[in-house]
Amino acid sequence: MKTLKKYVAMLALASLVLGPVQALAATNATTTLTVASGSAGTAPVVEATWIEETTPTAAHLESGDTTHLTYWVDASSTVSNSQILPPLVSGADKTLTVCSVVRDSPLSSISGVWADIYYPTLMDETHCANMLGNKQWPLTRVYDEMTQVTAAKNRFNAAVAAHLVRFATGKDSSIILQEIDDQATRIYCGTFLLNYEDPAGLYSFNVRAMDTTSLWGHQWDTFDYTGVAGIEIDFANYGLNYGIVNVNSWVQVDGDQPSVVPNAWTTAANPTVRNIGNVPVTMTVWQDRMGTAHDVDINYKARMGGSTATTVAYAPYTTVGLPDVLALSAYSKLDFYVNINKPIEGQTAYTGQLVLGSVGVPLGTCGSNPIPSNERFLASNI
Ligand SMILES: [Ca+2]
Ligand SMILES: [Ca+2]
Ligand SMILES: [Ca+2]
Repeated sequence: MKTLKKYVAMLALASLVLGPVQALAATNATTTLTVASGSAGTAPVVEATWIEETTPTAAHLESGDTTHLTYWVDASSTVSNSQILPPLVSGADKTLTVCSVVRDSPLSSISGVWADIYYPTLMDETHCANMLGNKQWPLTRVYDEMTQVTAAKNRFNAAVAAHLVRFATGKDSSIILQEIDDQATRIYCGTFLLNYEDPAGLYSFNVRAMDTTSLWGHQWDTFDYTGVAGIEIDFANYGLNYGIVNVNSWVQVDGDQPSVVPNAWTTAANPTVRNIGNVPVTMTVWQDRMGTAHDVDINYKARMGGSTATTVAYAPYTTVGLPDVLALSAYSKLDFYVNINKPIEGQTAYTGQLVLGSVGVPLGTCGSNPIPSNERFLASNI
């Protein structure tokens, strides 16, 4: 009974305390502040910026230029320093690190550093030139300027050696190395993610540094998400089986694509392709003669995209293009046709090889980027 009394008493006390608080929460108040104006101080200076690839190619710092031959050379250059390849894996991200060298006097007045990252200016892309992640990516001080001078210099030197660094006017690596030695500047870095289906092209970013009196410094820079065509199919292991066919008759294997969730794999017996690169693609098709005696003994047709797509005929050993375009991260059905007009006497089973390729289609201003093709191999039989 004693314990219960205590409990009741505490409840009563609690309700007394809560009462006035609840009343205050319902009252409006005007708030004001005035940010300290830094007219007497110095603004932060963003002296250098660069992009490093964090995973999975940390050893090279940039997967698209592992020998570091492509980089900005002077103030009039529009070439990017860092070239990044897409992961070519559906759903995967690339982790990149944006770094900067920021100076202020005193260094302790630096209150924040951010990177605003912008998509390329693509004419037919919905997120054209918008901010990546719709946010300002925070950068933090990586090395204590008093106790980690050597580590800071090593990090900076590695980026300089890889030609990743873009310097502000009047700055170069020897000046900045001296400033690091003098404990007069800091390195700020932060990570961000690029998705496999983010579009290829030149991304721009603006590193902005602010001090405690609201003075700002910034530098613009770019990196290149290098365009790579890539496709994946759901019938690589299953193969393409035309079944039992009559001589001189076209037989087709229809692809499939679910209508409810169009971007999903379905059955392997019905061919489906998806785009895993960072550019739209068209496809190429190549097929051998599947063991027939002569090239003219068998013919093929194929299309991507169903009944509204263009059907393309092809002979054995001839690569042809399917003109319909597969958008970024999109799936599509593939239809294949075969006509054997002269089998070998006494032979009923035929086996061959089909080769599917992809060719990048430029997205707006990304047209000048080199777009290597990517081929997939699989077996087919009749
Ligand atoms: Ca300052
Ligand atoms: Ca480079
Ligand atoms: Ca399928």
